[in-house]
Amino acid sequence: MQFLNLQRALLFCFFIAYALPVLAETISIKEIDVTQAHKKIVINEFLASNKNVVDDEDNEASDWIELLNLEDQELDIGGFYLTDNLNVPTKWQIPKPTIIPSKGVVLFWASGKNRTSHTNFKLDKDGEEIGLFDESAYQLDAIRFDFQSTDISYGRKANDPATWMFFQTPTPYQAKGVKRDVYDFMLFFESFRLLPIKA
Ligand SMILES: [Ca+2]
Ligand SMILES: [Ca+2]
Repeated sequence: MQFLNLQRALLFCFFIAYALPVLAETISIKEIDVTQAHKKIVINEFLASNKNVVDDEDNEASDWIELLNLEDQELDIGGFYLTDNLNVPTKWQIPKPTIIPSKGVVLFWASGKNRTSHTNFKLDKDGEEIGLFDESAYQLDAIRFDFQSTDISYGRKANDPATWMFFQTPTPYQAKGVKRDVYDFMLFFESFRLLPIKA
């Protein structure tokens, strides 16, 4: 009996000393893989009620969505998807190729015109959602928004990008000098919050 108790105690010590750290390391490696397996592209800013900020090539004040590339290299996001309905992730496919420079932005018109750089949907100023999905329909980023004022955009704060704020002076085509380390921190936690949504 005494011997059995000793054996159990030794097994317990072995578990604490060896098995637990290995287990913990396995879990942490898995979590890092989940984060790094997907490209760091985020919805950076959007304007759901454009009147005087910027015109598209038809001289029309279409609404727009700005995406930001957080990777250290340029990325081709051709084949990714934008949607205004998270239940329909593959609503509009970004044309191939669409290259975004490292830490640079690309702008899509949410005009409903459905052609190069124009999505097949518009944004509702009374509130809606925007989703960005990769070619496998994995959710990279998403935002649900409430009522939006005309010519005031909604976007990530430059020095605190986990925080969304209104911009009296929208900055289409400008990344606003983001800080990489803050984004890495934010995206690590977003990888747990934002689960992939399949069509
Ligand atoms: Ca819409
Ligand atoms: Ca901007």
